[in-house]
Amino acid sequence: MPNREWPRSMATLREDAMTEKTDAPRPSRRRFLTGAAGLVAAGAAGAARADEKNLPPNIAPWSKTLGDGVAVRPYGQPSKFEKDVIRRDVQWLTASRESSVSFTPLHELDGIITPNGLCFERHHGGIAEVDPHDYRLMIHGLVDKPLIFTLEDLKRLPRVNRIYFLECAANSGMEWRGAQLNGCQYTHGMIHSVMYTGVPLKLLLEQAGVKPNGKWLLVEGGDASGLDRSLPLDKALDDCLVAYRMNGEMLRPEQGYPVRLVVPGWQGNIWIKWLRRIEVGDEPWYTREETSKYTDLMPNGKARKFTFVMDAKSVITSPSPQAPIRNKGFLVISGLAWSGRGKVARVDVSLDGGRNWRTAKIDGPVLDKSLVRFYAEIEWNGEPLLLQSRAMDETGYVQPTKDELRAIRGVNSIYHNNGIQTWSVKANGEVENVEVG
Ligand SMILES: Nc1nc2c(c(=O)[nH]1)N[C@H]1C(S)=C(S)[C@@H](COP(=O)(O)O)O[C@H]1N2
Ligand SMILES: [Mo]
Repeated sequence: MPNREWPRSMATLREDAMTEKTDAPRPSRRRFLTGAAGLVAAGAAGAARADEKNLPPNIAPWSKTLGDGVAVRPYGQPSKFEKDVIRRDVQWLTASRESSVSFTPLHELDGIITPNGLCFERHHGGIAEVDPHDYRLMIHGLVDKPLIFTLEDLKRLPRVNRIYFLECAANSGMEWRGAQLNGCQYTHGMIHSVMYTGVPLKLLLEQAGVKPNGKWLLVEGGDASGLDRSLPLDKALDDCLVAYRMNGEMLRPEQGYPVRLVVPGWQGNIWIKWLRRIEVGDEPWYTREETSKYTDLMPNGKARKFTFVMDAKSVITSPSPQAPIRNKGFLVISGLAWSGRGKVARVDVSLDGGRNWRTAKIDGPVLDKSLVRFYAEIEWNGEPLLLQSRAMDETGYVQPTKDELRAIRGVNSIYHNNGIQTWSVKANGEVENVEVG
């Protein structure tokens, strides 16, 4: 364990600030800048912005007046100082607002849960505003008893709570031919992870009674795109949920209010939002979204059929291009890893573009088909780094390099790019999206 500088320097800072004479101009700042922690240029901004009159031993205005009372803010919002923690889109990827994508600000988050208001959005026909009173879910086709459920019907049934990631198959899809977008929000932000509350789809199908020749389901959305996909019955009976809550509250309109399908570990496209219809059939429907779209075009011009599962993948969220390094010395490298095939077993981190690896520390829950948070703690003194992370899952699968992936998949693909990401860290702490050969 290296001798870490940070606890001492932080303690010094506080003591200095308290004993320094307040009439001295900017008493503590120089100490801070030249202290053992040694801020780099990029990081000085935060400290430099501080207003001396609010700092100890002075009393800040917020300590002198009463604040807003309870229920002045009936639905809570983040602090106004966090206004940059938002979903963002990429202009050249936004053909129209209604058929587009916004990205989760992964670099601003920690732990494994995505706050509801920050979950990336992917709509093919805009956000449907479904009146919950007029919401219906229809199950028909090869069943003994066709059924129509109201929202209240669904809420009365036995329910479960599960945390799962949802990753769009097109996540990192812009990076097939080389490093392109500068920020993990854009390269990896088509993912979110929340706790769903819902009814196991198995339970609904049992009520309807699937006929022996029923093998596939058509699952269809109630939005203007009427997005539909074929779902194998085995998966439906295994772990799919008909969910109406995320992180405790009702689904957000963006995420399919009032009901969406949860298809753990599988590509986001099949997680039908505003779910309105489930038809049981004996073979797949080969809809647009599973033929001309959401298939992987191989180098020989053929497309893979049904690549539902999201393979193991990871990304370092900090430092990253939108989250540069602000201090020399002790540094926590932080990131996310996931696998659609089960639990993440291990995450490795490299500082030198994949030549040497160290095992990262996974902190927090390690759940099936869910995000895990990993950390690697290092000393950084301004040396350039080529940061990478590599996930391994419980099946023994190891996240490939981008070159390994391209050797098999070519560069015709958009979807299922789970190659290892490289961030180049410069001496001033800035970070850039690069590839290493
Ligand atoms: N009804 C409907 N369901 C849908 C979509 C849609 O446009 N309409 N988009 C799909 C795609 S491509 C993805 S990646 C996920 C996105 O879910 P999110 O908006 O909660 O991030 O929803 C899927 N389900
Ligand atoms: Mo998607």
